Amino acid sequence: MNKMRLREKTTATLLIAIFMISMLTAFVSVQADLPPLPHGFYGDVMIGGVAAPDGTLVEAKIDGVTYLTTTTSEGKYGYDSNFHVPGDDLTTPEVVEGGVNGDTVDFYVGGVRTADCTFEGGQMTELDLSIPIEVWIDDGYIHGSCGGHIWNYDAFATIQEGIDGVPVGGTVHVAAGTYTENVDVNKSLTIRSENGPNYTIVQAANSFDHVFAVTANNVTINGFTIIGANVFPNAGIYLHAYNTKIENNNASYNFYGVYMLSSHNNVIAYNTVSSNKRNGINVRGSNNNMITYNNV
Ligand SMILES: [Ca+2]
Ligand SMILES: [Ca+2]
Repeated sequence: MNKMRLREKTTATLLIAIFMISMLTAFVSVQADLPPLPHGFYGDVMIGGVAAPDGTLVEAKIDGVTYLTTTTSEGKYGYDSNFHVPGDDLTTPEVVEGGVNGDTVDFYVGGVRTADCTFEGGQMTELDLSIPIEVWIDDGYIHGSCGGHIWNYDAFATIQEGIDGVPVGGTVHVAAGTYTENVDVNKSLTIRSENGPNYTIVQAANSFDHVFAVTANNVTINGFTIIGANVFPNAGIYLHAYNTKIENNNASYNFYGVYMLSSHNNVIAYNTVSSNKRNGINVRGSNNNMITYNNV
């Protein structure tokens, strides 16, 4: 009798277990068939402490891939457009359509990386975004000691990080020091030393590359000693740009001091360009430039 009951009980338990498992399987398969939920974002956008101008680009990227772009309106993003970072569809492992829970979503304002946030499908997150319009560079800055500025926001130890840290139209202030870099100037901005060329030296990290390579228009470079790009055909300042101002620099001991290629309407003035292996200022295919008061 007891044995019989036990067997019935076991059978019943087994049946219930099978039922539960089949229900769970059905539930899981329904879940898998649903499209993945996105993660929505919205918030304020500030540049240099004031509301970003209308039309400022806001982007969300995961692992460097852009999944979403919008523009600001009245200093905000994500309010009138649905700024939803898509989720990755796990049934298509060969394609990454968006984020998986735990991914880091990086936010960019005007092309400048700002905040990040962990992706979580089905969430709406208020995330305010802020970038500086001016940054301060000192070779002596470290985290926790950067002259009252904010490390990794508006204070950096390299000029390149400063350029990457401001939007178009920004200013990079460079304190006295020695900077070993090859600097790509790929947006319109001002790079200015605080103490002049005698105290602010930018030397090539790689002598097979220009020290400053300017490929954006409306750039100002003022007040640097620029040395060490001494292998053909590299220059202290390479210009492939319009409307730049290159003033008050000492571009010596390079292969070329200044090399202008297809560059127009630039002002090259008050620079010293001596002791270069070839020309102090080499001009190719360039018109309407003001090249004056240089010490060649
Ligand atoms: Ca996928
Ligand atoms: Ca310094």
